Amino acid sequence: MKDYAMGRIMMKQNAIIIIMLLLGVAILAITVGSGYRLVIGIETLINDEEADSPPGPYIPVGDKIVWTYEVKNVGDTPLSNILVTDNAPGVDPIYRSGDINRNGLLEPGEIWIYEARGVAEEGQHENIGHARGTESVMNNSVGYDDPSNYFGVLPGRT
Ligand SMILES: [Ca+2]
Ligand SMILES: [Ca+2]
Repeated sequence: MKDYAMGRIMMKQNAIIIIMLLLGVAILAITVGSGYRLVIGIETLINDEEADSPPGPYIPVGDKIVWTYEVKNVGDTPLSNILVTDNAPGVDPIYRSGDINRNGLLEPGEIWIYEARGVAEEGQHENIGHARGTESVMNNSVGYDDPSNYFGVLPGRT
């Protein structure tokens, strides 16, 4: 009778251990599965500077600015429907080059260059370039951001 009870307790403990192990595996699987897997990358440059944090370059008000957006596939499958935007009104990135095999897909190893032009305005400004695409395995939409900063200075106030 006592052995039987012990057996029951042992089985119960084993069952709890197995359940806990399964839970652990499930949590791990969920963490890995939903974990942020970076597949698209972008670097936003202002006049060839990364300028990720303020103030960035000091540019005289009225001077021309060139923003460059380097978009790359950092995953291992092609990306389609690539869209590059800038959060600043009136700053519209335009595709320049990078689709080496001209198939409209951003493949691993390709870096697509987009460009926008504008004129420096007074004070501290931040442009956040956003790259978006569709990955080909799960058909998920993927995106990434990168900022550039500049400070527009009035003549005589440097
Ligand atoms: Ca940047
Ligand atoms: Ca391509």
